[in-house]
Amino acid sequence: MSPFLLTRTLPEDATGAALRADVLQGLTRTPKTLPPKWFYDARGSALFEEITTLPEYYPTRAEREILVARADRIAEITQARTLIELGSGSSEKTRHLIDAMAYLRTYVPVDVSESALTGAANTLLAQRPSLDVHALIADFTRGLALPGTPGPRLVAFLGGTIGNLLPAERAAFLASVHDLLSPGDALLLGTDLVKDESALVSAYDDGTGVTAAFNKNVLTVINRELAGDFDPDAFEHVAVWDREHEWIEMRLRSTADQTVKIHALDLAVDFAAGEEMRTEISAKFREDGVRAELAAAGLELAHWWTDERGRFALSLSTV
Ligand code: AVJ
Repeated sequence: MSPFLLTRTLPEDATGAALRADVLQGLTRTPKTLPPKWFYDARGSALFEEITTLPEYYPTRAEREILVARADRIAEITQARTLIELGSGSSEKTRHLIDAMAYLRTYVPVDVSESALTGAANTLLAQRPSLDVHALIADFTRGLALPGTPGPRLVAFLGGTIGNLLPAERAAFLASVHDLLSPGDALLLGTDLVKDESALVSAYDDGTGVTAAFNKNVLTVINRELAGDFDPDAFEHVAVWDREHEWIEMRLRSTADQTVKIHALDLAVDFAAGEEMRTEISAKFREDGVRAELAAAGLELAHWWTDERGRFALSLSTV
């Protein structure tokens, strides 16, 4: 009998409906925007994996360093029997944590990508066949319904992905995480930290153009899913540091006056030469800010760990 269960809390067409709504809304407002979650089809997920190996892109290595150093401590503090990982993706770094968690019985990876979930679950079960894996295909930014699993529970949200949410979205998200937790449960949160502008910009505008290809991939997704006719070569990758908001902003800049048709939406969108469309924010944090955002959601920051070079932080919070 297989201990692997896959539950879809998103209706089959929810993804399509959400993409249509996001594209219609984002391309008809000024300035134009597209939400970053649409980067991650199979090609976009592969490009992101490639980004994590680039010399310029430090967050993955920095977070892994912290997890390797602190996994035993996290396991000891939380004594968790259930690990819920939001936006689990390939779950590669999480392995360090899982391996250290002696009481762990159930792993609940939550992701919008079914292929990422089954791939990760298979690798994991090969190594730890006694683990119950209950994968959830779900969009965790739209509320969370979790299976009844044994406590204490540890909710992990790694990679600095919380930085891809706008401040109001972060507040709503942290509040929904708070609602999931009972006394004795904990949240493990990965946050990239404010640092030197040039290091930040290089991490999002690498020398080999992988991040540029990743950014433009959202246009390919729209072309395929919504019968669009974007020419990715008619856009340039832009990464800028917004020092007021303390976030990196990725944009796509139209290199010419052009009209793009999205046939599935009956939409024609004009771009002026030089016009920039925001495709992602990646907020960078400071300890005080993280503590305050957690507190506003009813969570108390109990531990704060950074890598040796202070580039990235993992925090552990309780209700
Ligand atoms: C998905 C949050 C880990 O914001 O750093 C990488 C996505 N975007 N390069 C980030 C991303 C451009 C990434 N995370």
